[in-house]
Amino acid sequence: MGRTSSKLSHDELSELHRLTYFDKRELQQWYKGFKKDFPNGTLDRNEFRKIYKQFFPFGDSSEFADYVFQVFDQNGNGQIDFKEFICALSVTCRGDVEEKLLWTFKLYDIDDDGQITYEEMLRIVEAIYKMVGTMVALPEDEDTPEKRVKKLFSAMDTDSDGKVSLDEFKRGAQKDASILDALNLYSGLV
Ligand SMILES: [Ca+2]
Ligand SMILES: [Ca+2]
Ligand SMILES: [Ca+2]
Repeated sequence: MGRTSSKLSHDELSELHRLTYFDKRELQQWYKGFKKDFPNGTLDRNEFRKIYKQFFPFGDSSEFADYVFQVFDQNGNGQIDFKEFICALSVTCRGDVEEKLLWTFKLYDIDDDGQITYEEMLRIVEAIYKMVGTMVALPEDEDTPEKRVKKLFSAMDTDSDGKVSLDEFKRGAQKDASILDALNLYSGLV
């Protein structure tokens, strides 16, 4: 009975209220919408791709959607439940700059080892270009993923060890606001 309800229980509500920046009324509304769209209470990789497809009908958003999915799916079980969904939304919509940067760092740090390699950055940027590349005009020195990543990576990797740490990432992002683009792309979806 409790599982099929479209309302959060008192305990669930208190927990999510503590974990997010949403108030209880907002949480119930999000939950209602989530259960309407995903009656079984979770969202899988394919469903997540479909959401992105609606917003980027002309590009191929499936790869980028998969990377974002990984960040949402905190326990890595291949499903996004409401708690994971609303916690990610809380950071991307209402989090402060620090939280948003950490979230974006996790997106780029594909293997989750605490460092972003050149390859990882290239994979994410390529996925973004596939999704939006033909829709936006890019400056000549950034019109391929390789050019953009070379520029970004060397600017961020200040100790030149071939990896970007969280610290370097944060400092770099403060210099180049476009780092948060990946995140803004997502924020535009909700
Ligand atoms: Ca999960
Ligand atoms: Ca990594
Ligand atoms: Ca470094």
